[in-house]
Amino acid sequence: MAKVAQARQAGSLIESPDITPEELQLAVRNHSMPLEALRYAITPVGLHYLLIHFDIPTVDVADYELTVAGHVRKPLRFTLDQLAARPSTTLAVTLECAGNGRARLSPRPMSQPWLAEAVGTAEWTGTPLAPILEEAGVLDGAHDVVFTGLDRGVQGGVDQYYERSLSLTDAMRDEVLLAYAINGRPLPPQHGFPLRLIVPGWYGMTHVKWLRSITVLDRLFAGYQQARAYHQRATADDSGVPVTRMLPRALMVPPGVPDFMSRTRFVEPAMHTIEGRAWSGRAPISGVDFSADGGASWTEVTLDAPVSPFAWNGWSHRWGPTAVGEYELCVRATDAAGNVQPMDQSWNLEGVENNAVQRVHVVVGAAADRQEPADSR
Ligand SMILES: Nc1nc2c(c(=O)[nH]1)N[C@H]1C(S)=C(S)[C@@H](COP(=O)(O)O)O[C@H]1N2
Ligand SMILES: [Mo]
Repeated sequence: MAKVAQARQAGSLIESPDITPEELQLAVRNHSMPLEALRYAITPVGLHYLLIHFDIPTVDVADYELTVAGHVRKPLRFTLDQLAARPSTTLAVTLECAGNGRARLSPRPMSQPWLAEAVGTAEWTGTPLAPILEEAGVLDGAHDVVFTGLDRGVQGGVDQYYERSLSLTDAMRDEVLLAYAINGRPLPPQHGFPLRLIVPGWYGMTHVKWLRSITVLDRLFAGYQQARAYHQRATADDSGVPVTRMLPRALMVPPGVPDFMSRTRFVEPAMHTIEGRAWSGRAPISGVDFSADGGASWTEVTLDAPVSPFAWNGWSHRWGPTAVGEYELCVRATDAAGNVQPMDQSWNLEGVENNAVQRVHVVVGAAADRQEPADSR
């Protein structure tokens, strides 16, 4: 507990339920996906969540080059046109930030204060990475493959370019892409123009945006975002467990209509179709359960086929509250590897991998005196 107290003093944990000005700065730069956008199988680009650690770099395509170097026989360089001329694959992939759910922790780790909706699913088009590594001729003894972005900043007192690595085995997987398009359009600046890495199934931090170089190392990569950040750990001394693939999570579109400020939902006493999405990067989703009583009792919902092997499943459930009153709606996903969402958050120092069940408070009955739309006839 001494370390937690220390971190609290250093300002990396906060007890107060109030969002600080620093968190607000991050929250207005980086937005989540409005829950009603769960209605789209493929998230419209502007509704997909965003997480940018430093500044969005501006890139002139005329000067842009991707380099592949390090522990390889033949270092390579590619312009964007050369990458676009290679074989291409389009894959629907669900991305979720590893810090999703962080804002509900207490004490709260100081970082982007996500609620539950730091997620989105896009159709990414790009060229597979494995053939490029094969062409470069990875030498014996290769260990990690490092992906470096063009964006630079300071985090944890370290001046750095954003970079993350994968083991050679993970980097060589068929589904790993160097993507230059999202939903059929060139990447917009905020999603990594002109090129980003896509590693289906993994939490967001893996998918390096504004990719400038790929470096094969004959040793373990020890960069900040790999070795220090993105670990499930209780104290700063704990070496922790690295964050890798997404744990299961289900989210629902909150039913009814919201109160502007509190977001409390007002629902008519009638039959409603509750709908949403569920995903896991560990194994296919095997079931989703719905509760209207805060998790005291559960019913299995109707699950649709996944949008792709690497994207969420739609689901729906008919719910007909007859009694006027307050309800807490919950939804819980289970995957085929037996991972199930917990009811409560598991606290850790960075607030990562929080996949506790979503709770939506609804009031069944009249919201307030209704003002009908003006008659325009
Ligand atoms: N170069 C670079 N890549 C990055 C980041 C970054 O700040 N810089 N943020 C990462 C994190 S933490 C997440 S969650 C995803 C978010 O991707 P999106 O903004 O396209 O949704 O990008 C990842 N790739
Ligand atoms: Mo993230």
